[in-house]
Amino acid sequence: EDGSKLWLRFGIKNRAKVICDGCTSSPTVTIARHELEQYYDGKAVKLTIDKSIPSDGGFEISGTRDNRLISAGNETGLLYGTYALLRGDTIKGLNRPVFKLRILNHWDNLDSSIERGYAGTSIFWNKAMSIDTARIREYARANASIGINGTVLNNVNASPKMLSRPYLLKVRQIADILRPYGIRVYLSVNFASPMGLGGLPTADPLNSKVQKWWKKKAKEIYAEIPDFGGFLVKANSEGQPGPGDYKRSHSDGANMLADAVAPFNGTIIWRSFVYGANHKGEDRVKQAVSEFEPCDGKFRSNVILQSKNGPLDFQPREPYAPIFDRMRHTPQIAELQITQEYLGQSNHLVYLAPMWKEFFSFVSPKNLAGIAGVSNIGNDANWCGHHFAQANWYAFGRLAWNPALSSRKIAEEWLMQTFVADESLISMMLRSREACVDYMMPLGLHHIFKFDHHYGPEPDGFKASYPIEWCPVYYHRADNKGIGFDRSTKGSGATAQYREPYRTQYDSITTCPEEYLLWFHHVPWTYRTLSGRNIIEEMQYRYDRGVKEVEDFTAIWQAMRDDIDQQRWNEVNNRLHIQLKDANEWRSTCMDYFNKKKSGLK
Ligand code: BDP
Repeated sequence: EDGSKLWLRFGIKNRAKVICDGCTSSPTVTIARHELEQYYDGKAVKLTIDKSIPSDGGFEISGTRDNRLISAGNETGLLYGTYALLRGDTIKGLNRPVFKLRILNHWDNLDSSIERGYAGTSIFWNKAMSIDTARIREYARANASIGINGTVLNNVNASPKMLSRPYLLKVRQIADILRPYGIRVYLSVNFASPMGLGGLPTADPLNSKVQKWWKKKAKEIYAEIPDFGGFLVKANSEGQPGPGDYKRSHSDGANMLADAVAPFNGTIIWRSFVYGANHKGEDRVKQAVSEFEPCDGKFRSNVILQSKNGPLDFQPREPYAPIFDRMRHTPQIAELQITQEYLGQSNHLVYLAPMWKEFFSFVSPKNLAGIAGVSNIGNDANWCGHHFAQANWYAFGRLAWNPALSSRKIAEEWLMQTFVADESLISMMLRSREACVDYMMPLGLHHIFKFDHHYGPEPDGFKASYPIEWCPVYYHRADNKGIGFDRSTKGSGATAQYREPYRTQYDSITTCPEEYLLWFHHVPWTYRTLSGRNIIEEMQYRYDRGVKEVEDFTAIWQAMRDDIDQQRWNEVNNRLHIQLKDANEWRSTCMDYFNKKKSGLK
């Protein structure tokens, strides 16, 4: 019981007879058939391609247990229907994905390390350039079971080597394994690859040699991988090269790449996570809009902009990123972080579905071209480090399919397939994200993490040699008068980037929701919250509440001891105790520090 089977812990039944109507014996259908023959607990299943159903992966399940029918517009839909049936999901009527693009982003480096990875080394890359085909097949299977249909195989901080011949041949091998599971492969590219790899003196997007280099490279890739998805690009951000190095705009850079992949129906996914370069001194949370709004309408039709859910950086709680309000002509993908860089990494049990649902309550899925999740997968036996971190991979896929599913429903589904759908475990999962916000940074506090691993607290963090946007003191602005970042129109003006009613609501200290209070306002210590407590009392109250919640989680887990296998019980138990210790450390470090600030001590 090491967790390696994820949520695919089906028992072998060998009962079902499976026939296929109107389908070929393609690899995809063979997988579906094989899964059903082994694991379906009923007598017969018929798979049918029905051309009246859209071929977007949608499917319909009908019939009775011993006489099932799965119909879909294409073979991937049959596979999705198969996994739905195996998990007991036999909802009537057509079941279609809401997001067209449901993509994992792996921040995997070619040396096998993973940026912000907490579950071992890369499943794709290592120095020997060997590939564990069985593991990659299991990866594909797990993704197909929750409807994920794309994957970016390498870190956004990309090495030019990624596009070299030996690596492209590996990419082909991986793509061949993933294809029957309905998963397309994408790569992150280094914008200066024509220099680093091609030996050109420049990567200027308007230079014809550079353009030719990318066109040739695209042709080479598509010759190996005809259904290659395209490139993901982090440009002019945190030291990465980009069009700005040549005084060109993001649209100049993205369009040059878009033209290179257009003949093959490829897509360019361009990230908006930029700060520092062109807008020095401006509030960091405003910079994406400042930088990209002028490019709106200038991108080729095969360019998509990818933005993080919040305007800063995957904090335990952020208001939504206003760039989703501001780009009128550019399709956008929301980037969510499944790996818990800022949420206790693989030690803390934090179920992220409620956080993502919160985002969708502000940014309508209707307005998004897709969704991307920064993966938490590695070579650890249980794939994700913490057994409960598997739930976040699972929840990402389920929400990518249908963002209207409730956090509770997904937790219940996942628990049923992995542990046991006990009410106390569901409740623990549902409360865990709010608990994390409380014990780390309540009331809209943000980025008071230790440099640069982002695990523990460092509210006093400041180093003159670092960019100011990496320093906690820049974000909380506590002094003897008050605390918080004034982003109202009297301060940095970030509230003005929001659509109504949020613009007005966030701008005033009295209407700003308390969970965002110190995000948008510098609040005097004498200020009283809705509860009647002053701000430092309210902070204390919330830090206490967070710690208490984790105490309660340890008790819930203790009570489940007899219902769960020993290995997984122990492993989760150990981590819950680390989480409790950490929560206490967060509370004492932060409260000590802010109390000192309040009394004017250094
Ligand atoms: C931050 C991470 C950093 C990533 C960066 C990004 O700390 O490792 O490279 O985001 O998204 O959250 O590009």
